[in-house]
Amino acid sequence: MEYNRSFEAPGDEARLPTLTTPRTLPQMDIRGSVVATGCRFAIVVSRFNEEITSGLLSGARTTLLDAGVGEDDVTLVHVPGAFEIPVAARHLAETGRFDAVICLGCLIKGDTMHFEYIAEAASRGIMNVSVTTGVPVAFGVLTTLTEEQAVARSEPGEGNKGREAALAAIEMATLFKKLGALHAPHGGAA
Ligand code: INI
Repeated sequence: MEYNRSFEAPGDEARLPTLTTPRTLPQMDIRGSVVATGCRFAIVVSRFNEEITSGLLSGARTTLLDAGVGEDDVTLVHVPGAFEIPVAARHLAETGRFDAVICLGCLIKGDTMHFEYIAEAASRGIMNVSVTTGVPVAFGVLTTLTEEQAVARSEPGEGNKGREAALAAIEMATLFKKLGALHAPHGGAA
């Protein structure tokens, strides 16, 4: 192509800038932390498939406490089913009291379209809460084909999806605290 050929012309290399001087562009590498002491979290957990969601809740709570979050800094809200999670999450996010909201639920595919509709509503609804309020919202809602899959993801251990959602919430909450500090003069040091 025309553009490439112009660079391949003899003598063009000499006109390219030589990058022998190290670049001193300001760099920012901002990450969340695994320690969330002082952060406040809300957990919304649905009662439907409670034998599974209680496992998710246990994984999420333990993970928050292990990350240094105070017991008093965790607010727990129960809703009937996954369909009700987004509106409760929105209410909590809009209070401005929480650094992140963790949503926990369990949908197990049945023989009808019910699963699809609720899964779609819950996942979209939860994402919308996050992007419209600006508060990190973690998605810990299982959507499995079988009960065995749900059990495997709610048992204690690294595969627990409540734990995974809590880890994401911790990372995002601590990340947003750092990003918030960027608004203040000199990164909040003034
Ligand atoms: N809610 C769930 O959280 N998981 C399910 O698997 C489920 N199924 O299969 O029906 C479910 N239904 C209830 C739904 O979330 C609402 O609570 C209900 O429709 C009332 O609004």
